[in-house]
Amino acid sequence: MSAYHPLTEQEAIEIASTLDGFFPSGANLSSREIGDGNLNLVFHITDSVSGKSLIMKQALPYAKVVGESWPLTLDRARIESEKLLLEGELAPGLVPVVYKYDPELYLTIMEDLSDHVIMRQGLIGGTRYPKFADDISTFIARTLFFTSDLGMNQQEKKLQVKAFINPELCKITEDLIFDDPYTDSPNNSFDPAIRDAAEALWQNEQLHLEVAILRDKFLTNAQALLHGDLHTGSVFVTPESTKVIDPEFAYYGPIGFDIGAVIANLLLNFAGQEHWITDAGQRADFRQYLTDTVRDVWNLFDRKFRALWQEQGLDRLASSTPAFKDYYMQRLLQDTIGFAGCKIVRRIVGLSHVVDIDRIPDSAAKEKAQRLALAIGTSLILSNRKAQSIEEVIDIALSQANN
Ligand code: SR1
Ligand code: MG
Repeated sequence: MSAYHPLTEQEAIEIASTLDGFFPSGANLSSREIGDGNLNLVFHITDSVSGKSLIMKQALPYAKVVGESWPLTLDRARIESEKLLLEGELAPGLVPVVYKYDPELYLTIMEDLSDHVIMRQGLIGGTRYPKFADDISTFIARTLFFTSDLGMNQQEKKLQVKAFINPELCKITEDLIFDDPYTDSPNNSFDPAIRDAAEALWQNEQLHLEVAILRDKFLTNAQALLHGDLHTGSVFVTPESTKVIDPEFAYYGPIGFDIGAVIANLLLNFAGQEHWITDAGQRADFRQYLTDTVRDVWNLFDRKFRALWQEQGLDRLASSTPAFKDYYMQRLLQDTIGFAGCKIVRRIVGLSHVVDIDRIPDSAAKEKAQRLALAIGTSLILSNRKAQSIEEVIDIALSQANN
């Protein structure tokens, strides 16, 4: 019989106390369930004697955001722990340390990052993170290059594709990002004030063509092992440190999907600043910081990915054909822009929103932010296959904000 059951706070303490050598003898442990995400239980275990602490994350057999009517595979916990370990090897220091994975309880025990803040919250508060663009570009360049056909043994890669098959979590993305927002789906959730804008999405055939092309890439393009949900709620930060968490949506997909997620969430915050920073000058400054970060993330990624390819590329023909490298990187940029657009649109009209915009208390400012985000998102989607430079993303964001 399976030992799996959702843990109580007390059971979490009992398991934590058996973790070899982590807490000293005489520890006085306390436990608090702090999960505020869509899917899992998260226990914060602290020892009042030594001050040591850890995090225990347990998958639930359903999507917490909806309830037991939406069953969800527990295997996502295995995928998350294996991906975290791999990321720790490929991008050292940029993910939490995994202490243990319990395959019966679908439980990952890992480093407590309470000295960091969730980046989304920090950005809402107007904090700047000077190391973020450098760190996240290292993370995405290294985790994606070394799991792609360019940077790893191509036979081993096929076995890795198999190990990270993640159909149920992919289906969530396929529905919530690449389908529901473009039709009158019961999964959608949007502010009645922007119904006209939502309906416009349902009727825009040009937009549907671009989303269908991006959806097809998500379904079929096993380019590299993605994080799969790389939004600013999946990143812990301080001004000096960046730690990427929550890779339970990991699977082999198109590289631009991860980079697009980062850019989308910077731009969602850009739209939300309609409210959070009231002084117009300060708001313009912070928006410039956000667009500078968008530019830096892409440019640093481009530079680091190309350098890895140059120094450690394994595919002979791809590595010795400069025009192919340019073609490949341009395709990544275009995919990044298209996926960023889809990820913005889903957070305004789809099932799961972002607090950068949803928590705006003033309804007029909120409506303005939502319309701005939708305008940016749809422009990115419509322009993705023609894009030549990351500057086009910044031009779109700034021109829509000044409209
Ligand atoms: C039902 S899960 C909704 C969303 O939460 C996760 O963070 C993913 O972004 C997913 O689409
Ligand atoms: Mg998550």
